[in-house]
Amino acid sequence: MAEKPKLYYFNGRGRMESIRWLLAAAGVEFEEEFLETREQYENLLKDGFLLFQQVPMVEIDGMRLVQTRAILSYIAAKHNLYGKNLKERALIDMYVEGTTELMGIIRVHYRLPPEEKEKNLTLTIERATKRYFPVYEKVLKDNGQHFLLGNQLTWADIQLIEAILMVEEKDPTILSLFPFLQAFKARVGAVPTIKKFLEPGSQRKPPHDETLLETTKRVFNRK
Ligand code: GSN
Repeated sequence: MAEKPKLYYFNGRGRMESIRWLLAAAGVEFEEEFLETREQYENLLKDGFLLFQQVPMVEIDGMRLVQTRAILSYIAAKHNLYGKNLKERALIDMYVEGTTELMGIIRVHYRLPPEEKEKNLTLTIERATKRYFPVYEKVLKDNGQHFLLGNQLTWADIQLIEAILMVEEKDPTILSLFPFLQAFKARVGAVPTIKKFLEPGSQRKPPHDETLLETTKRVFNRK
């Protein structure tokens, strides 16, 4: 197995993007194999590498991990991004589930029929401004510190900046009512590893497009 973590997924964001973000923020270099053909996927299945026949799959530390959440929490714990105690871990889990839900709404946008795209966009903005962003805004306001858990960067912060940037792609003015999130975005964006990941040429993926849709259909034999 490779020394560096090796990521098996499509050449697109999907469920793997938060894993890319977390590794990059932790300063970990990683390799990727992009699924382009049905044959690649069948070979992974044949070799028994995909426990539930699904990707993301990540080779790391002699393991082949699947299930996005399990992969993320392993990386977060390994790199001290998962809090100092069980209570902090519970908070991080709650915050991460919130951003996972919000990003989940956006993640399906590209594969919706045209008539449902507008509805998805409205739902994204509505959920961001009324349900999710007010929570993180209040946490930052109340704790008066740099990050969600205080002055130590955690997995929750990394997923929050990912979510903020995803929503901003849909509505660039979205943070106008959230001054603490604006300051947070600037602060987290200035963390050197994250700054680097945000620069062109990094392993960060662009928003989904039609090509990705065709590739996933081909790989999974979907209509
Ligand atoms: O979170 C996880 O990793 C799993 N609970 C779900 C993983 C999953 O659904 N992966 C898809 C591709 S990514 N898009 O949603 C997958 O591998 N589907 C193939 C299949 O036959 O289910």
